[in-house]
Amino acid sequence: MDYLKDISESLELGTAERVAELTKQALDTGITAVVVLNQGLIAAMNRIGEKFKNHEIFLPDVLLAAKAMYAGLDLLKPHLVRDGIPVRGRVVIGSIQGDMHDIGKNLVAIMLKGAGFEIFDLGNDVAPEKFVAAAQRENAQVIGMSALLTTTMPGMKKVVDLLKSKGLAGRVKVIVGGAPVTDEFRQEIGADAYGYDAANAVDKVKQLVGA
Ligand code: B1M
Repeated sequence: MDYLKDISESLELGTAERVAELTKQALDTGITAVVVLNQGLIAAMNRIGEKFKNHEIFLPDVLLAAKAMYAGLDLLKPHLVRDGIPVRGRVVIGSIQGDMHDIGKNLVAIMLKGAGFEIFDLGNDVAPEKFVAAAQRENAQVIGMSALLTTTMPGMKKVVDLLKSKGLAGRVKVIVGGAPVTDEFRQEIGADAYGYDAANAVDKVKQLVGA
């Protein structure tokens, strides 16, 4: 049985229960959570994105796929997060204002938690002022922002500018990511780091806090 292929196909069909069942079975047979995530769930979600762009499927199909993604992700979570490791730093994270996409952001949060960071997850559609206020309140060293829409990306610059105007730039570091975000964009807005995927985000955050 090809679990990864079956997980991908079930996710594309939006059958959450089947994705959960197959994810459980795949883990039981010894396939690692990272492989299930990358080769099963994320691979399928990328295809969903392509099909949506080409008008082969529509928004309700994407929503079902997202639900199915979470059904698998929930089961992978305990395998990606380890308890009892010393706290390396404090990170405020969220999807930027206007952006409802949160799967990638949640993945980054899970992986950061797994690497020992304390996470303050503000959810999605987070206003720039909220990011900055939360970083101050929680005494966070890092703000992590995710954007999936080209139209919401400019909100990230507002956070960087707000930190500067409050004299917090440098003390609170900023990492950005999400499908349309690039390292060039990161440079343009003056953020400190760009993560191209969740594992890379963990490496970059470790560098930012010197952990
Ligand atoms: Co939307 N959507 N969507 N969508 N959606 C995209 C982003 C799109 C590219 C699809 C397409 O046309 N091909 C397109 C954007 C086009 C653009 O801006 N250029 C799009 C659109 C247009 C829209 C709507 C406007 C559609 C509409 O209403 N007509 C609407 C907008 C809603 C809003 O936000 N205001 C919309 C809605 C939705 C759903 C609600 C149905 C659903 C989201 C459900 C949810 O998140 N709870 C959805 C989905 C699922 C997608 C696609 C298909 C998949 C996104 C995803 O979860 N990928 C997406 C197509 C695509 O991206 N190819 C698409 C899996 C996830 C693991 O990857 O989030 O990229 P990703 O995260 C990665 C990396 O980017 C990185 O690490 C993660 C793991 O590798 N990363 C970071 C992410 N954040 C990071 C932060 C970091 C570091 C790394 O540091 C802090």
